[in-house]
Amino acid sequence: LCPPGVLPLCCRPPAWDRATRPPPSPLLPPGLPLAPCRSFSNNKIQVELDESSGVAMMKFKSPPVNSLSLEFLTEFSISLEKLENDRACRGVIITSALPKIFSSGLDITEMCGKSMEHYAEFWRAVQELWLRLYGSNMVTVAAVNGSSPAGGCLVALSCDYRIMAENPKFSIGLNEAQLGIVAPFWFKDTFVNVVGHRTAERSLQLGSLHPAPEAHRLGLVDELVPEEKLMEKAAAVMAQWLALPDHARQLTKTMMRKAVLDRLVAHREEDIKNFITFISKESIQKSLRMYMEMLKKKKS
Ligand code: CO8
Repeated sequence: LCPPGVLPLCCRPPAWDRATRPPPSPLLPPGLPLAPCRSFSNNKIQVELDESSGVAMMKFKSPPVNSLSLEFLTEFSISLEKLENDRACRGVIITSALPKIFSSGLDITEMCGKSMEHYAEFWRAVQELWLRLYGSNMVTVAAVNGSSPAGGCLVALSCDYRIMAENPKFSIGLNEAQLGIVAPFWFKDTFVNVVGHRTAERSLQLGSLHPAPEAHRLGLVDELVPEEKLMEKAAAVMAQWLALPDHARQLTKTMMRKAVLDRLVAHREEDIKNFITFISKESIQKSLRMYMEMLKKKKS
């Protein structure tokens, strides 16, 4: 079920039950030192963990558009693993440090004109990230503060709760069909589990990118808030989810998500082979090149 080195949610020893720790401290009286805060950062992601609340803030900081390159995916997985293994951390809020973009999805240049070995390594990293995030023991809240197509949408969909900035210029969706490619079954499963079969079917076939208000109507995001209130709201939602005992919430999450996670784990190698066969077709390579050119033209 879990990536190597990570115990399945239901098999972790009681020490993992973060709810056994004392509850988060109320506001500190004047004169006392500030709540301990630990941070770590790599080239692509910055993380700050507030030990008093048990909440980490993870910010994507990979200009221009937080595209999920092999390096980004690897750093994202490592950051999640660090938090997952840290007993002080119970929840993570995922957002972007860049204005207007949450994440532009998988880095298309990683899927163009590269070797079979590279495609295999890249796709394994995409799988790994999803297994970690979708199967995380922590409460995961996506604070979507910009556009979030394809793989960016998958990141948000894999969280427990999604809050989006109320800006109709920001859109979110699995738009793979627009690029001439097909979202794999586990992207689809994750989407169906959030919005239901009919909405997912229509949206996937049309490769729709839904402006924030529409995404909210469809249930793709749980809440819309004015941009300046996004982080405050994310913190409030996190506190609400953390008020429950961890073990009950975690086991419930496992119950809801296990079948979908197991399906990829059981077919992981086959899924990598399918990806390589599909992505190396000349017709698919041509579609991706044309899409990249379209992005560049749109700019000029
Ligand atoms: N990968 C690589 N480069 C990208 C990507 C990307 N996903 N998105 C944007 N860029 C590049 C642009 O080409 C541009 O490069 P340059 O500066 O060299 O010209 C630069 O980033 C900035 O882009 P924009 O000028 O377009 O920035 P804007 O702020 O105007 O717009 C958007 C930002 C809205 C994110 C816009 O760039 C966009 O729509 N990007 C495309 C997003 C997209 O369609 N992503 C889909 C990726 S595929 C995926 O995630 C799942 C694949 C599943 C594979 C299944 C196969 C079997």
